[in-house]
Amino acid sequence: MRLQKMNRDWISTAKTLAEALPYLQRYAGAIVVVKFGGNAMGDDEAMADFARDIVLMKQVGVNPVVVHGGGPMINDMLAKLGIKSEFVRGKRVTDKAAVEVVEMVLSGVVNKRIVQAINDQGGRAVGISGKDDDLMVCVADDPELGFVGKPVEMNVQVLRDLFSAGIIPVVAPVGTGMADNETFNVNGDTAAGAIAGALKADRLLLLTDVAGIKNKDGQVLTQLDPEQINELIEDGTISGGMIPKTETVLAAIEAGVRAVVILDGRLPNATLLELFTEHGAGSIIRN
Ligand code: X2W
Repeated sequence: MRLQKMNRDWISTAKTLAEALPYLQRYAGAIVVVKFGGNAMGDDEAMADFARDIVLMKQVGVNPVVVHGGGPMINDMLAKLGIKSEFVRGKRVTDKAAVEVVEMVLSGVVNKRIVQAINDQGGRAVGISGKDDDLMVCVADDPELGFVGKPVEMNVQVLRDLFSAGIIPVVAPVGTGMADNETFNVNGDTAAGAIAGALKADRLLLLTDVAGIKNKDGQVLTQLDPEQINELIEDGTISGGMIPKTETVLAAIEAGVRAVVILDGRLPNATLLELFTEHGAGSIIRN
C-alpha cells in the first residue's frame, strides 16, 4: 500500500502546510518588518535559510521589509582599522572616523550580503539605507554619542513603491541629517521600530540571539502587554541590552504597530514558525 510506505514526517509536513491556511489568509497583504540583528546572522547556510523564509513570505502575499544590524561586523572592521569604539547604554559612541566605517560595513557589506541571499532564493531584493529617498531623517541622539542618530522624520513612500513593484526592501540603519552631508549611525532595533511605526506595520519581528523576554525565574514570557514590560523594567528583570530593545517595542506599539515579537533568529525558520503556525515563537507584545 502506498500509504504504508509513506514516511510519517512527510504526512506531518503536508498537515503543517494545510494548517497554515488561516494564517496565510490572515497575513495576505500584511506589512511585516523583520529586524535581522548581527548576532542572529550566523553562517552562509543560516543566511540562506533566513532569506528563503523572507522569499516565502513575499510569495504568499506578505510585504516583508528587512531592517538589519551588523554590530559584530562593525566591531571587526573597526578593530582591523585600529579605531577604538565603546558602547554607552547599548549604543555605539560614533565619531567621524567610526561613522564612515559604520556606513561602509552596513550599507556596503552586510546589506549586500542579505540582498544577494534573498535574490539567490528567487526573490527580488533591493538594498537601501535610511539615506535613500530621505527614508530616515535623524538628529543627534545625545551629544555624548557623537554621530548616533535619533530618527525624527520618516518618509516610507519608497518602501510602499517597492512593495507594489514586487520588491523586498532591505534597509541598512544609516540615517541622513537635516544639514547637508550628515550621516548618522542608528541602532538597528531603533531603525526597525521607526520604520514599522511609520508603516503602521501588522508585525515587527525582532530576530535576536535570545529566546524572548524572561521573567525573574528565567522563563520566557510568551505574551505581554506594554504595562507588563514597564513593570519588568522597573523591577530590574529587564536589564542591559534588553532595555533599548523593549523601549523600541513600546514606541512601535505607541506608533500603531499591531504587535511586536522578540524571537531567537538562530532557530530554523523562526519567522515562519511565528507567522504561519499555531505555535508562535518568542515573546509577543501587544495592547
Ligand atoms: C549600531 C548599528 C548596528 C546594529 C552599531 O554601531 O553597532 C548603534 O549602536 P545589531 O547587530 O543589530 O546590534 N548602532 C548606534 O544595531 O547592529
